[in-house]
Amino acid sequence: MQRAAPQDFDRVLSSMCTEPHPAAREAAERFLATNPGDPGTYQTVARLEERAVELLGEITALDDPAGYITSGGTEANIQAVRIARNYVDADEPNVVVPESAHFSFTKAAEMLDVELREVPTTDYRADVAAMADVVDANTVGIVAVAGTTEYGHVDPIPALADLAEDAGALLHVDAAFGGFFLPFTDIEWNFAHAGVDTMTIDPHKAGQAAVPAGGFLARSTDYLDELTIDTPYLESESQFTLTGTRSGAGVASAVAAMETLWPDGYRDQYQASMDNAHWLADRFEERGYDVVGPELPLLAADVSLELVEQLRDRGWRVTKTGSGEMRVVCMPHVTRSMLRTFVADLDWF
Ligand code: 0PR
Repeated sequence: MQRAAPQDFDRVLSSMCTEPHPAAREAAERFLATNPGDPGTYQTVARLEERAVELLGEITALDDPAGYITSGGTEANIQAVRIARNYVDADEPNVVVPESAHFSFTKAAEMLDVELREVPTTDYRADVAAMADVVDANTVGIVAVAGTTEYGHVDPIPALADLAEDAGALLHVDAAFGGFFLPFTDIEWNFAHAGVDTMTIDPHKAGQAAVPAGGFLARSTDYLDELTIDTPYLESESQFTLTGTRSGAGVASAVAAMETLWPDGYRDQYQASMDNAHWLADRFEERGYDVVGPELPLLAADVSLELVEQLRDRGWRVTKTGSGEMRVVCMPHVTRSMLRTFVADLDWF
């Protein structure tokens, strides 16, 4: 039987995953048989995970960061909702999110028996006044998105932090996508800019680590205590992660990627990806399409469904937003020459 090969990335415009940095790939391979879920036995990878959290703290301007490397943004968002539910007293807890929030919050709400209050956005961003209208005494958490999945927009995080504080609720920032781009912008999004309590920031997206390596950060270990359960037969006594056995490859690759790329490599990548996104936006606009973005390296254009299908038939991996625009994510594997080929195909139809 022929050996299966993964897809190559040369027509992938749909994915927030990307080619891992060579150092991340090498580290992942070395740590394949390690389990940071058992730090007593796998001590080296456990120390690497502490280093990963320290580096994520630098990237997000958090002194003494608490947190861990998750299986992805979904797990980190679930943990954030779980902390808010357990930390804040409420009879019937609810979490208020902009409708642009990732569907992982729907999973979290269902599993944790928390009501999810989804509030329409204005100009692709959280509408603070509209969110304030649905906040009540049972609100335990408010979510802000720093780089939305569909449009790459960033919510007004300081204003949402104030809203959370007034409500006695926690503020969670979902920077799963944006976290490795935002340090190079003047947007206010991090722990120093506002009263952010918890954050999702994924090395396996723009951090250029191998999958799986999500990131969860908390301002204080008190928040992690809300998640802690006893682990009587392990050398360690308790665990705050959602999963048990975890990927040491993900942890090691996240550290390798961040040590190699933070900050200069990520800055260069941000600039290259933004340049590409602007270049593509200009090409769409020249052709008469309406474009949303790019605020981060992600844009949406009102290309017809028929054209999207034709591009897919030519091998392009592109996705549609909920409102029907074509969405292009300019991840590190997306180069200018790849985009030129894409535009040539766009013109061919
Ligand atoms: N938060 C935000 C803002 C996200 O965009 C995503 C994923 C998540 C959380 C969840 O992260 P995990 O998928 O790591 O659990 N958004 C990506 C997207 O919809 C997921 C993805 C990634 C989809 C790679 C396709 C793909 O090839 O684009």
